[in-house]
Amino acid sequence: MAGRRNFIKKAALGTIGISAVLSCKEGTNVAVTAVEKPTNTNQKKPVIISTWNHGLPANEATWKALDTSDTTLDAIVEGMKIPEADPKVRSVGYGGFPDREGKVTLDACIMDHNSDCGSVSFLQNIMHPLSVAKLVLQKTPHVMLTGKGALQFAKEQGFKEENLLTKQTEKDWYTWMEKSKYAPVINTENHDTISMLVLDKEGNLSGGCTTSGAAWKMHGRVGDSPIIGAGLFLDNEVGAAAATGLGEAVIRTAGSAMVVELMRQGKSPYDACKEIVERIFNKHKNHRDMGYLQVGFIALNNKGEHGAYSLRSGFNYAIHDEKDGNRMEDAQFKMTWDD
Ligand code: SD4
Repeated sequence: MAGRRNFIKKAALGTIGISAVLSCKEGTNVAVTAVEKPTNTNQKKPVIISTWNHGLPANEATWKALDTSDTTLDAIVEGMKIPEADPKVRSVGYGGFPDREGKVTLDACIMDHNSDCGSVSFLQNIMHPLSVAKLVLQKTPHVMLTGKGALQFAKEQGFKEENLLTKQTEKDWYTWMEKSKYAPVINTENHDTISMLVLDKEGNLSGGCTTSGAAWKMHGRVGDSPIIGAGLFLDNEVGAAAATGLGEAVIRTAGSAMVVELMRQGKSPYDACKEIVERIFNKHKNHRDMGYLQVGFIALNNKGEHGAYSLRSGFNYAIHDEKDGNRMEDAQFKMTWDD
C-alpha cells in the first residue's frame, strides 16, 4: 500500500503541473491540472537526438558528417560507429555484454525518409552492425538479414570478422555465471541501446538503432532494436521515434510505430512517448517482466520538436541543434526503481 502511495506521489511529481480548483454547477470542487508540456518549437534544422550519454559523441560526429556525407544515412552511421567501437559502452557493439553462452550478438536497423529500411539481427563478430544494416537497405531487395546469413553478407561486403568479447566483458561473464544459475534474466542496468533520429537540412527524417541487446539473454534472442516499428519507426510526413529498454515489451506493443501514429493524430513528441509508456505499463503491471521492466522512447517530429519519456527514472537523451549545440536532457518518467 505504501508502495502504491509512493508511486502515485512520484508519478504526480513526474509531471510539471499547475493545479486550479474550479466550482461546477452542483457546487462541488473539481481539480483541474494543466500540464506544461516540455516541447520545443521553431527548431532550426538540422536536429539530431540520440538515447543516453553515449548519444553525445555520436551526435557530434553525425552533426559534422551531415556536411560532408553523401546522405543522411551515411552521417548517422558515422556517428553511431563511435559507441559501436567503444569498449566502455557495455550495451553496443565491441565490449557489449554477451549472451549467456558468452557470445556477443548484435542487432541494428536504419530507416530513411522514403521508408526504405535495412536491418541485421543476431549478427556476430562484426564491429559495425549499423553499417551492415545500411548495406542491406542499399544493396539487397530485403529489409532484414539475420545470423549466419547476415554475417556472410557482411563479409561479402568487405567487413572483417573480429572478436567483440573484451577481456573485461569475458570477466563479467564468468562472474555472472557463478551466481546466475544460467537463467536468462534481463538485468535492469543494461538498457543502453543507442538510437538516433535526425531531421536534416532538407527537412527529411532518418533514424538508426544499434545494440548488443539485453545482457545474458538466451542465445538466439533478438530484441526490438532491429525490428522496424518496434525499436525504430518513422514516417517522413509525421515524425520519428525510437526505443530503448526491454525489447520484449517494446515488440509486444509495436512501441515506436505507435509513438509515430500518436504524433500523426496531433500529439507532441513528448505526449506521444508518454502515452505509449503508459500503455506499456498498463499491459505489464501484472506481467512477469514488471520487476525489471524499463522502456524509454525518444521522438522527433518533422517540425524539429522533440521529446522523451521513460517508465522508470534514469533515462536521458542527447540533443544537437544549431541554437543550443550538443547537450543532455533528462527524460521525465512515470516511476522510480523503488516504486
Ligand atoms: C533489447 N532494447 O535488446 C534492447 C535493450 C537495450 O541496451 O536497450 N539494451 O531489448
